[in-house]
Amino acid sequence: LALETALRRAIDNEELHLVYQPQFDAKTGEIAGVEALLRWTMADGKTIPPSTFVPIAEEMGVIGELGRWVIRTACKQLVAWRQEGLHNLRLAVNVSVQQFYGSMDFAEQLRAIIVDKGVAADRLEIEVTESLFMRNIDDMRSKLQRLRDLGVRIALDDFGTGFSSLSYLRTLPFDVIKLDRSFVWDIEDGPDGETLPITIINMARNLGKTCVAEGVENQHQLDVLRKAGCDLIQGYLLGQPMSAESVSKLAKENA
Ligand code: G
Ligand code: G
Ligand code: MN
Ligand code: NA
Repeated sequence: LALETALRRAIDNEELHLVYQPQFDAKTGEIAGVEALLRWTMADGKTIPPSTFVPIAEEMGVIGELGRWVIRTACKQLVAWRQEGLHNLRLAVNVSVQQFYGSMDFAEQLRAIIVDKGVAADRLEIEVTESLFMRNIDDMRSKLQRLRDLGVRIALDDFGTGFSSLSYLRTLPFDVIKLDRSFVWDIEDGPDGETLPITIINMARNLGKTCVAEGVENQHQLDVLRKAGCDLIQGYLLGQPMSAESVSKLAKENA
């Protein structure tokens, strides 16, 4: 309950902020985009991870409000980067199940923000997880399609950890598959551990999807993923979550 009160205050007092973790083109090594990640730093400097407070926000029924703040803030930043000349940079935003299926129409909210901020929709990516699949699939498909119709891309986050039937990969309008970090870490186990990540990357490519590997922490993982044809690399090896200014610097050095 104390955390609930604190979260309500945090939303009001702007104790929340976004950091951005770069995603690099596996072939060229250039920064291709970023994932926005929510951070909560309390007045006393203590930080609380989203894995703790996002579920609380969902229980409190404020995830809609919080999620809109995240998308508005991220979109403002995307426009700012564009004005700095970073036209190609993509921005991915995480959306929780409750936000996606919330009482306010999510696609309509997103459309309004895109128009209001003047965002290039094709640079924006929405990350959803397989937990979305627990509801009615036809309803989910039409909701995803409406997002797609806005021109944004849709990424399936943490792929392989949830409940998805493989056939959904083909029939739902995903543009991007994010290979869950547990598969990336399995690469340490040698040829046996490499089988699944390599197979998932191949499947994603054969379905015409972009494949992103998350949680890449060492050179060996990177080498294996590159060789397998993974498109984008995200992880501490190449870039931590960072400030918007640091992203600008990195992207300009890169160019
Ligand atoms: O950044 P970190 O590793 O602490 O993220 C932990 C979890 O919180 C991840 O599953 C991530 O997807 C989620 N998360 C981070 N930012 C957001 C956000 O803005 N909205 C939602 N719904 N989840 C987020
Ligand atoms: O579930 P999702 O993919 O949205 O979670 C993203 C989270 O993963 C971020 O909070 C980020 O801090 C974390 N993360 C990003 N790269 C790495 C990494 O290389 N190793 C680990 N352990 N966590 C990472
Ligand atoms: Mn994510
Ligand atoms: Na993930």
